[in-house]
Amino acid sequence: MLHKKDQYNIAVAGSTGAVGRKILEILEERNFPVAKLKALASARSVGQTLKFKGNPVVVEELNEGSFEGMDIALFSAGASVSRQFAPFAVKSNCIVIDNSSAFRMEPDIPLVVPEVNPGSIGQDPGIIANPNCSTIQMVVALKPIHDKFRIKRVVVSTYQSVSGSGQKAINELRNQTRNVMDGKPVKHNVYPHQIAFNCLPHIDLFLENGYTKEEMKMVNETQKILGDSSIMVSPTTVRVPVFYSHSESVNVETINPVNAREVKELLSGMDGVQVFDDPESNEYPLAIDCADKDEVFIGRIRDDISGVNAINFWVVSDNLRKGAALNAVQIAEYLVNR
Ligand code: 3JN
Repeated sequence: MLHKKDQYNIAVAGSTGAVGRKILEILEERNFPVAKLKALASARSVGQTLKFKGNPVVVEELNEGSFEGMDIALFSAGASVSRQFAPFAVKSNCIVIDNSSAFRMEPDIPLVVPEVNPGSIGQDPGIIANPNCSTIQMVVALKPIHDKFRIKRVVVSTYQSVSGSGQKAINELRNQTRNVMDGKPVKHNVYPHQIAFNCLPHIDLFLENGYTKEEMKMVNETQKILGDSSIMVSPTTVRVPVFYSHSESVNVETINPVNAREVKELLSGMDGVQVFDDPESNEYPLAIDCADKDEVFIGRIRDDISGVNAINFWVVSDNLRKGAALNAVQIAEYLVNR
């Protein structure tokens, strides 16, 4: 249970990673009421110095005792670290907001996008799960469509930036691009193939059913967040040579008659959404324009001409912000403001 205070003690586990650093930046930028900020990471990063509100914060080792006296812990250090340490935070009466897939599909753990399903957070949450980045930006767009037209089926293809795989992948794209241009040999470590000037229809591990784990996250998490397991989702997730922001092409078939004009109007009124859709002036959301922005941007909203009751759109958002750090901080804001 979070007791009302003027300021809260916040721990960030995985503070030196791409998302962890973004969490510090966003807590500062949004003036989150922080009393003490504890930056936690694995032994490897201990002693590094991060900055928060102009002051140095020395990274401490994440251990079982890290959460004593902390109110909220934001975890972004991978699923196995979350599984190992989140229970200690809960034992210390510290609410966990977890960015990994460790707890997302646990029936008793809320999986939350604040614009979509804040009500799923009970009065006394222990762990709250942050969805996968590709799911977050899609469900923000789907929510008002489902409420009004009832979604039957979603077919989605993603165009995911390399920052979704962390700083090493950002460096890999940069180095490969340079080497291709200079006619030098291209090495790959993060991905199974060259990512520069290429598209890889492969994100996370392949499963028995031929889909990847990333794709199945989009299926299962969408149903859980929208609270409707009848919604069918068919995803293809693709890594593209873009640094920041994920883009998605989405086809939504509904039970009630749907049309692009009404959907455009609905989406324009949705919190956290910006409709950017004027094909005549070449206006549609672009990854490079959406990087470092908070909103989910939607364009190319149009009727499906193939004879089904459906619409198409294009949705883009910064995967490190709304797709991860910002969504987590918004959950923390909901906790302290409700
Ligand atoms: O690849 C992306 O663009 C997003 C990556 C997410 C990710 C990467 C490794 C492990 C996750 C996630 O958030 O689902 C996980 C995980 O927690 O399983």
